[in-house]
Amino acid sequence: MSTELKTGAASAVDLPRLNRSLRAAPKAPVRIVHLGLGAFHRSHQAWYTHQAGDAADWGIASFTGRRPDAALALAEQDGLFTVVERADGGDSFTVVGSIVEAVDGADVQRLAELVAAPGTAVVTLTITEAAYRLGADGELDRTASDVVADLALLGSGSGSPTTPLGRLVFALAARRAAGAGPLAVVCCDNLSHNGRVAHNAVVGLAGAWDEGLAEWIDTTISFVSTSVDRITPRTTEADLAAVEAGCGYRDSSPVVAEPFSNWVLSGDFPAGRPRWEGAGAVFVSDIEPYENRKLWLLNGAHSLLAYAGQLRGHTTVAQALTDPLCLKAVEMFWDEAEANLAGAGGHAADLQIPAYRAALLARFSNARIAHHLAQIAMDGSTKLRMRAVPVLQAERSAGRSGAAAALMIAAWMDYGAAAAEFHDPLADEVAAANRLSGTERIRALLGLVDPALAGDAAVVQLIEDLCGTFAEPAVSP
Ligand code: CS2
Repeated sequence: MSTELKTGAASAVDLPRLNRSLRAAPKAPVRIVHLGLGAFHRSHQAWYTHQAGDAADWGIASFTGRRPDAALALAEQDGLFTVVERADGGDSFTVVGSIVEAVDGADVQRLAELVAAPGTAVVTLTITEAAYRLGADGELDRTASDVVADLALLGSGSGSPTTPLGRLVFALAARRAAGAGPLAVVCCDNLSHNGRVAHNAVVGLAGAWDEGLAEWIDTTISFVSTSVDRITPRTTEADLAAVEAGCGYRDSSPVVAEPFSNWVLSGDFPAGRPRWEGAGAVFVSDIEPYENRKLWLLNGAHSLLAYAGQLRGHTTVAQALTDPLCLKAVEMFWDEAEANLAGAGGHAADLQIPAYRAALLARFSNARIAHHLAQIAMDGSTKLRMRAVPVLQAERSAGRSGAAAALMIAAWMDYGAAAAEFHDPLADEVAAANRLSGTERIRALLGLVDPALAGDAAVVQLIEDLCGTFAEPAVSP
């Protein structure tokens, strides 16, 4: 196994911990505020910013979501952390210095202060698909309990909002009050039209609190759409040990990712941005074909493997892909997705789908990346709306069955009935639907994902027939 340190920091070898002496240059000023300080943010946006040619001008203040832990751990090492690029042939290590401030997300005053600062030009988001609180109709669900609670807090001024969107709206109100002008909000969550979704969710929430603020956001703030890609499993104790062995220091917050990364962006940056293209990011005028290619082919296959794979007794993506039944399901789903990616926009964008599929197989098969299916399985009701439903709808509009996309939904239903732990914003509704039986149960579950599809008796029947496909375990328990 090859081990390569890319920091130019060979002196690190004697250091007991990753610390500020590893900073190659003085800290950059905060010009980016991030919500969602997790592993993916660190392996992606922070990594791109670190590699951009003008990294010295662009520091990130990164806020956690529900818990302060990641911010506390990172602050202890001055925001520095190691990105471990894990290839089939070995690891390489990069110390990333772009996060100059790591903050507990509950510190909403600090968030407001930084978002209101004139130097802040960009707000990036990795708050998870489910956090946009979209209903099955694609609009902000104003009845969701945490949305209701945040609106009450915002309205009464009696406390700080607790959801990422509530916090962002609060901070944008501070920017408006400070007269600090426009900035770009860059959504980095795996959603179709994610810039539009972020816009609708933020403006929707703001409007339910203060119409004037909603109008100001609508006319002043730019919402940039992006397609983000880098497989980044949760960090484990073994990863900490690998960094210690490879680099000679102890890092409490390394992140392990595949060598591949991709970032496609579309939209305006009225107050400027880092030269992310220097690190390989691509700016396009029409993002939809890229977005669909990634959401359907990569994320769609991931969700299919997450449910089918676990039903068959597998734990990781790489393991599930060695199972012929799972692989066949993925290939069939890719065929359906591909047939609907090659429209006018997709053709013009030259999506190179055969090469993309081949690359995905290689990426998924990287057995050194232990990407746990249970992690991908979370929040399925939201994810399937982006990953399975559009392909199923497109197939049916073309007069075909959409059986492979329907199989993903059937596998989710089977998994939901069998899983010991089921994380989903609609977990209670799923449990209630699971108390029904037969066709009624299938219709109720499908209604949580897409009410229109649930009204189509042929689709309900198709899914019912496909349930049980992965019932037979591939491996003995
Ligand atoms: C995965 C993604 O957990 C999931 O739902 O499909 O996190 C996936 O690994 C990333 O989008 C890869 O870029």
